[in-house]
Amino acid sequence: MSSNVLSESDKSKVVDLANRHTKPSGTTYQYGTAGFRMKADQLDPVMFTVGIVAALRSKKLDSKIIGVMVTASHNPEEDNGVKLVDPRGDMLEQAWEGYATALANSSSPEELVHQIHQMVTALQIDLSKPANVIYARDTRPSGPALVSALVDGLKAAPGGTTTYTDEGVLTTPILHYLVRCKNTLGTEEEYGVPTEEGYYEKLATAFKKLLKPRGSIDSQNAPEELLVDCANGVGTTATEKLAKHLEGYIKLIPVNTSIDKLGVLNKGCGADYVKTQQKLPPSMVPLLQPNQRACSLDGDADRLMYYYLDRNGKFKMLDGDKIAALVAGFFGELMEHAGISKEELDVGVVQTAYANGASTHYLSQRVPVQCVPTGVKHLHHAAEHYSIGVYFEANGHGTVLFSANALNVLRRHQATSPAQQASLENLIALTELINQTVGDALSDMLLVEVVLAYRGHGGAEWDSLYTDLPNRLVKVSVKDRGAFKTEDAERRLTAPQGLQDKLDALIKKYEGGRAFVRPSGTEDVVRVYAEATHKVEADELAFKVAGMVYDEVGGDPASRPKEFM
Ligand code: 16G
Ligand code: MG
Repeated sequence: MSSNVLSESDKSKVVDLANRHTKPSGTTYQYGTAGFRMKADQLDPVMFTVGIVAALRSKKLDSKIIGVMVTASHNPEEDNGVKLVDPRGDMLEQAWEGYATALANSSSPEELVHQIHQMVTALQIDLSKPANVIYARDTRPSGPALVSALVDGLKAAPGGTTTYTDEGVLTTPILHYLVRCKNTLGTEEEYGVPTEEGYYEKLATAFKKLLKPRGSIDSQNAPEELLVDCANGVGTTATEKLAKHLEGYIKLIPVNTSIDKLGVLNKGCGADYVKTQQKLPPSMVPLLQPNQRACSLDGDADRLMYYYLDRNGKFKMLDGDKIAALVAGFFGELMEHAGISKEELDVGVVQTAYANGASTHYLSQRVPVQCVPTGVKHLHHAAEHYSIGVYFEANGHGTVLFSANALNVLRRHQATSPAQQASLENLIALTELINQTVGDALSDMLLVEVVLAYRGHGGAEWDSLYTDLPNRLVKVSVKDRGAFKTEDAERRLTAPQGLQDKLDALIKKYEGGRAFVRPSGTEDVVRVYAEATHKVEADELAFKVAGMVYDEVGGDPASRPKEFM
């Protein structure tokens, strides 16, 4: 019998277990851009309430499997975080973020029961339904204890039985993959074998269809070996396992693989280090040779940065924008070779305001380009509107999505020559190689290698697609980032009032100037991005804008950073 009411025993179960996970007074939690993320020692009560939300989400969606990923990605090792994965392997539906936040902020076990009751009533959740949840974590030392708190939450979930499975230590994209596989098993949309091994096998099989073994003519442009900086995180094991599956096709050499050593996760390495420092991780310096390329993953392996040394040994970065430019063009080319018109399948690119202006210019001349607010969920949803939707954030998060119609067109298309057939098969193999659930550093890495080999290009040729405009990113610590409101995909401020007009007047003075201000979704800061034709001007513009932001929120003049001239 269906029920939207918590029984007395449901209530006492919640209260009993909640008493082991009490929220410290004065802390406020927020399900932000990528779930809850903060210092690990503050997360215990949040993990508990997330367990309850995961079970309720499953009940609401007819007992479909919901995923929970425990990670703080590229953040320092002492942080941790948690996010929920919906049945198709995508991010939690946005409307539920508020409920997750409300439950996490309940001030007492009784208040928590009340919040659950409100949620169950508002959403008409049938509590009698069973719930199914799977979870995984990254390599952070705080992970196991947080997982126990999560399990208490799953046990506390009201109503019908909650079944949960510990998937162990996995990359974020593998957990997303598992959720989708398990939910589609036995249906027409079956996504893959629902095991970690199934994931490697799927990627490797597709890669081997696209690239012939080393030594054959088609593989002459693939690198002998590719150094993969694993950020001393969970990407290490995944890269090692994937490497075994790809033996004879590409040699992946994991670097920064100390997953058992304390304090080294994301430290001086990883995708975020490369993007923000714009230099090689020190551990790569003795390894990388001129003209050689390599890549870095972040702490949960959903972000990818490529780079190479030019022939003079100078570091050159190939970020998410460059990946989008490389990949979007490739799909257009393959479709043409397969005899599929742009009317049958449209290719579109989704970026954020951080995309380098030169990349937007390059891409806009070739395909439709859309700009959306920061955060994977926004890009992912926008990309779903194209037959082939390429989305990448400059920081290396991204993937390519194929619509159901695109998959049908590819399946049904009749090639009229062996060459067309080969291109068609390549396109189909790409739909298997590319993770359809979320940005995936390992899958993206193999995609990049395929495109480069196909074109016979190395880092330098790839880099020459366009030249990045000089740019600068600055953060300003403020008391209340909530005072900053944006519109037009975060490119313009609507509050504080009048600030955007001042910014416009300033930006106008710079050749090729562009700048925007947005409140961070993950830290208590406001971010400023600026670009201009010349590096010194990009820097100056960024600092002047930062100064305006600082003054606007009444920062203490004595502690005004001196760069904010
Ligand atoms: C999170 C987002 C990332 C975004 C970043 C922005 C996901 C999985 N991750 O890491 O996409 O670029 O936040 O951070 O959505 P910010 O709001 O602090 O600038
Ligand atoms: Mg990440």
